[in-house]
Amino acid sequence: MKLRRHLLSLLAVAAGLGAFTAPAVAADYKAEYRMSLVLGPPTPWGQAGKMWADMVKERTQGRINIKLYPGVSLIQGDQTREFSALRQGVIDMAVGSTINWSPQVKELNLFSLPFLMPDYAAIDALTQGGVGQKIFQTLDKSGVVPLAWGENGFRELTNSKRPIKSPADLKGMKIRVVGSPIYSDMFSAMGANPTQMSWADAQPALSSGAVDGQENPLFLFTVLKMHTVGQKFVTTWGYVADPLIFVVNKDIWSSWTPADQAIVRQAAVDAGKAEIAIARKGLVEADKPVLKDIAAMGVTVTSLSAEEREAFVKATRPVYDKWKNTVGPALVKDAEAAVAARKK
Ligand code: X2X
Repeated sequence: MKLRRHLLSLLAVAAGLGAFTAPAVAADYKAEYRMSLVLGPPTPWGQAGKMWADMVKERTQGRINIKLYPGVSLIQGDQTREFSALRQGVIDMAVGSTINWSPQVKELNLFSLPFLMPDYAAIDALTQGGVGQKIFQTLDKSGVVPLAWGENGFRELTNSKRPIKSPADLKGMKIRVVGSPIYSDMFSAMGANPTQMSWADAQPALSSGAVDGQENPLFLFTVLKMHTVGQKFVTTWGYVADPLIFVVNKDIWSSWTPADQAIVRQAAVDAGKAEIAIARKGLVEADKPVLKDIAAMGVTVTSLSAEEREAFVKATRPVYDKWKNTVGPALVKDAEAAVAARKK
């Protein structure tokens, strides 16, 4: 005990000396900050985190060091708890999907409203305009500091059974869905049999055939070689797209000097911009090389005609109407107007 007290007083003296000799900024800084991500660096999402961390380290001359925790490992893979953990300080910062934070921040379900965003210009019209600003105000009120947008991407449907061209083709199919309940509602409305599970649980479920299909951006299909776990059919229907958001815990944010805050914010903006380009690569070009790559894996890629797509729009419309109230009718109205006015 005596020794411990002695050590503590030595530490107090050292800290006191530090206040005079070291720049005041260093006092509250942690040796390392914890950044949460669902997907790691081989994916655009993981690269978003890595680019952000690297830029911050370089631009702060190492004052702010960030370690990546992909697989939401700080919360044992339970991605729907990420937002609460951020607020509580279990996580210092994150690049997170709007889907995973939707259970806590209802407005984020906006991006999951089926067929709200028909193309990339529509995503940009929301995130880069007034709607995006409103969402950031909401996040700020919800207890985190939002800094920039990134992109997970349009979520396309894959399965092991058959080509899907109509809701009837989905009938009874066991589809893994993410943790926000709007997804269960959508897949039920289309006649499928949705099973909600984390991404950590989804991978073994796909491998074992416990589920028939899933929906995610196509880069994940290629990175994980999903055809090797029986996913032989892809339908590009672009029903929803999830943006990513760069955020920092409020206490951590206020522990940084204004100059460092500006650096962290600008780095998030730069990393977000670069990542969005990576996420869209191969999908925005006229010949869509990503689809060719996937077809070359022996996968049947089904693109929907306008009429075929419309059948899915119709089937999910009651879900859109129901969730409009949860998101907030005014925000949905603004979003619809922004999408309608987008530059194509
Ligand atoms: O769980 C998913 O499907 C993923 C990886 O896309 C998200 O975290 C939303």
